[in-house]
Amino acid sequence: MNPNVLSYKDYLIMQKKPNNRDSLFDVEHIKEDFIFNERVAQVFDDMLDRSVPFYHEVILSIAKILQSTLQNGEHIIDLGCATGATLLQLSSLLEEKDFHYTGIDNSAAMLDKARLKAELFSKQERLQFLLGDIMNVDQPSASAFILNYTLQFIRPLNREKFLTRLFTNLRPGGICIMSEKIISHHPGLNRKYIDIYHQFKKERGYSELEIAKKREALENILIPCSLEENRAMLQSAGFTEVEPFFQWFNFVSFLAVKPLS
Ligand code: GEK
Repeated sequence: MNPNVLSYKDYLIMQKKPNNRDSLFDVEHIKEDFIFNERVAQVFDDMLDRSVPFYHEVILSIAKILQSTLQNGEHIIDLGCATGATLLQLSSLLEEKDFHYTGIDNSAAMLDKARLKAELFSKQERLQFLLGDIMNVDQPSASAFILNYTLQFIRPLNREKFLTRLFTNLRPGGICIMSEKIISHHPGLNRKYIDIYHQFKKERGYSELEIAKKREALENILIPCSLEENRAMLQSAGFTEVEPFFQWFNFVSFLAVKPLS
């Protein structure tokens, strides 16, 4: 590794600076819905680190899937790429592979941060970031779509149509990797999983008030489906092999494969 290039571990340590710490809901502020603006982009990497269980392990698993599925020269597209954390890590983990990476997001603030990080890691040649609505994605012959924690922000009524669009864009044998927060239709289990998740956040330094306020701000904005509903949507879109490769209580990651013919 080039010693002049920052490692991701060093970057995460830099993120621990107070102004990069997610304290968005640690203040008395006017009740407002959650939006992906500059304030969120500034602290987003810390938010992911402390709010998404096994975020890095999921990326390590995705790297293994891509390594064993794609050929050199193929194109990986991250939809709802936010600050580019997934693509940056994948491009480092898969340095020996000549993959092309595109991230798409409709938040300019998130993409500003993604581009800055790509420069910081000297990855600007490999990664491109595009501002746009993923509902209109037009990337024919894509080899892999990554949709991590993003479908949950798309209106439920539009989700199946959107997944069908991804399926149509993919080359035969192409894959869709999708991670989501989920609900359980068993009320007792659902409650238990939410409690365990809130405990996870408390252990990472969020107060009960911050957790409650964030939950309120995301109400009607982040709308999770169950594991079964997500699987059924991927299957209805045309994916034949659909399997979860990771689950931690109310978080799941799927691998969905488009058949060869
Ligand atoms: C990660 N995947 O690091 N078009 C484009 N972008 C959108 C749209 C849309 N219609 N709707 C939402 N977004 C990332 C994390 S965050 C998840 C993804 C979270 C974008 C939105 O701007 C945000 O950057 C991202 O989807 C969701 O693994 O904040 O919980």
